[in-house]
Amino acid sequence: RPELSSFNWEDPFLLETQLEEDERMIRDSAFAYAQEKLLPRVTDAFENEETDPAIFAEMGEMGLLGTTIPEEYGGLGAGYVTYGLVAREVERVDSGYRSMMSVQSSLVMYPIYAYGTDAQRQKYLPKLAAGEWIGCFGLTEPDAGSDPGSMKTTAKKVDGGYVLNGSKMWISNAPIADVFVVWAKSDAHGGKIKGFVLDKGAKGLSAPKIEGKQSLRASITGEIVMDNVEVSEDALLPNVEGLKGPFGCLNRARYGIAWGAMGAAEACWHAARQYGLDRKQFGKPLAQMQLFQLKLANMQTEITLGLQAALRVGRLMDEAKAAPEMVSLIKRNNCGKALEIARHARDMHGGNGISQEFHVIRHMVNLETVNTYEGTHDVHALILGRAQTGLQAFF
Ligand code: TGC
Ligand code: FAD
Repeated sequence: RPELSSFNWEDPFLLETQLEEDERMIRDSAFAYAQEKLLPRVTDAFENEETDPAIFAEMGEMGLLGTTIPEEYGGLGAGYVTYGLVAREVERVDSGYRSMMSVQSSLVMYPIYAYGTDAQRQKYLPKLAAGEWIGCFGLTEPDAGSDPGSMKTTAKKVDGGYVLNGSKMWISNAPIADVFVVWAKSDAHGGKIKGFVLDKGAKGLSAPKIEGKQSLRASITGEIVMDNVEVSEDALLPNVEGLKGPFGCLNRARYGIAWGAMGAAEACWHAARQYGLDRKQFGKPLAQMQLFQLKLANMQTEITLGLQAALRVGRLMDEAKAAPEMVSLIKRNNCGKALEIARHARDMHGGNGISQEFHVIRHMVNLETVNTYEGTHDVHALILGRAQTGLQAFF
């Protein structure tokens, strides 16, 4: 059968051959950084619920922050496929580390770049790209999660600027952030949602840590409390209005998550395969059992399809031809499938599967968050349902 080439179990559809040379190079350096610098510290970070702020500077030095932001602002000027490949490598180690990276890149640098003035770009982007400053993105509130349009945070126009009041909940990076991108209803804009960039230390601004998370413990999460925070006019992101502001950022972050979740899933799949080859029961390696192989085949299939889909959407993003619903489709599918794969991998490790040493249970509990944030699995189903029926199921 000369027309058929051999099968690569790790890369069944030869994703590798569909990448450009520069994409592979950046991916390789992200892989090396994640395996050499992040993997050795993740177990302790997760166990102790500690986030090392130095990781931002390390990522900045490696060019992993703001990969799609133009070089003149400190970014890498690379495409969305590259960004996705970086997310996959970082999340292969831990979803929390990918979260830190994607919030900084897609939810903080992107809105400043896309909706900000040149002065705001110059002030913030190079320091954020270097990881010298840490950013966070405040959309969710205690009473406005899946429905961010019902937010209560307000911006009141005063002489020379605005006064912000309200609170944000579940905000990645917030307790250690220098730069806060927050969304508020502005009376000067007919009550429409506008974005503001706040600096750490502003009077009335605080970001208490949320303790006791059982998921994503290596990534710090907090509230943002704004109690009469006065900002000048130049804190306003002038070039966007309404929910499409935050959603424009979320399209990019959700896309990165679709790649990242596959990285976590691959880590679980590879670990389960190796465990099955190493461990014998009933006189045979577990990997020789039919049920075990069925699970491995399912993992391989879902990961192969999920990666191929992410690459397709990435190419379309790079050609400016991607629709938000495409992103919903891959975010929902890849997170749901990754979570299922992690749960199976945990089971396939037997009792060892609950030990931190084997990593799979950490991926499993992390993926519960990844399946929930940036639009829950069900909310993305409703976005896709609306797109094909024209009927809206959220009210
Ligand atoms: P809806 O009426 O659908 O739309 C309102 C306006 O927004 C526009 N729009 C979009 N624009 C760009 N991209 C998208 N994906 C967009 N989706 C909607 C839309 O065109 C409209 O514009 P206009 O000009 O006509 O006003 O809004 P809705 O209120 O009915 O929305 C419903 C729903 C469910 C789709 C939406 O609210 C939703 O997606 N909810 C999920 C919330 C969410 O994803 N939150 C994420 C918080 S951030 C986070 O989790 C970060 S974690 C990061 C980490 O740590 O890695
Ligand atoms: P809810 O909206 O209350 O949903 C609860 C349940 O109801 C879900 O199952 C949901 O699918 C379902 N549901 C909701 N509406 C409907 C409907 N219409 N029909 C059917 N079912 C529905 N937010 C930020 O702004 N910035 C961040 O940096 C950030 N980081 C996060 C980090 C972590 C660790 C976590 C856990 C969350 C983070 N979030 C962040 C918030 C996240 O985006 C929200 O938790 C998420 O959007 C869901 O909102 P909620 O928690 O209020 O759940």
